[in-house]
Amino acid sequence: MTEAHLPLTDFIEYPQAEMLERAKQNYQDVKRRHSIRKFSDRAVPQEIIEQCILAAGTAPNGANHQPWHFVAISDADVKAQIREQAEAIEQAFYAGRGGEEWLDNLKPLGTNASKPYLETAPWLIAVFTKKRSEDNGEQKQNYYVHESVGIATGFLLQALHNAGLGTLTHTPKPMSFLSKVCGRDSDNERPYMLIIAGYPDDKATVPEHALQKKSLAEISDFI
Ligand code: IYR
Repeated sequence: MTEAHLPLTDFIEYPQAEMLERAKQNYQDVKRRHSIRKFSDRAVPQEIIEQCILAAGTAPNGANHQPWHFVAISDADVKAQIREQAEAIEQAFYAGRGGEEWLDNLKPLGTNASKPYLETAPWLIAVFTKKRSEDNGEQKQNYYVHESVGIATGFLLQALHNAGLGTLTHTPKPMSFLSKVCGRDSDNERPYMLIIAGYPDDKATVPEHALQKKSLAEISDFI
């Protein structure tokens, strides 16, 4: 392929005072995103989820091979299967498989093996990594797969939050059952994360522990 380049026409420059305002506003906006564990069953139109997945698909990634696949699930039977299998895995995890230290560290969050929201929430989005991508019937190696899919998942969470949805990341360990439930090729693709999206239930809470964020001095250095 030739290296055609186009002029950058969609970059927007803001006056610096406005840049600072925008940066502050974005911080205020994203700090209102909380992982919630009680979802309402109110429906959310598919086209909203589609736009959020399109946003995720713009993430920077290795060689622009876009090593991800998103399966958006609203089907009640599929959600029920996911809940059943995820809860079985979480039961083993909370019964000791997680190990004492990990289970202790989770206590302030008050999580347990019960995951009713996997059925209640209108959307579950299973994110998959892809080792190889197809291009005109040709198999291409993917690069920086975890980095790329991690960034895309961040974009997805941000897009869902910005659209006005509550979110939760879920990573049952092992997560391989998701390949089967979603009908994906488990040789080339691996489940990366399950995102739950929907309206928060009226009784949704946020653990105090989760609100304690490290200070700028703790998380950064300017040199
Ligand atoms: N996957 C389990 C346990 C869990 C692990 C971490 I690390 C968390 O931040 C929260 C939960 C669960 O979903 O309950």
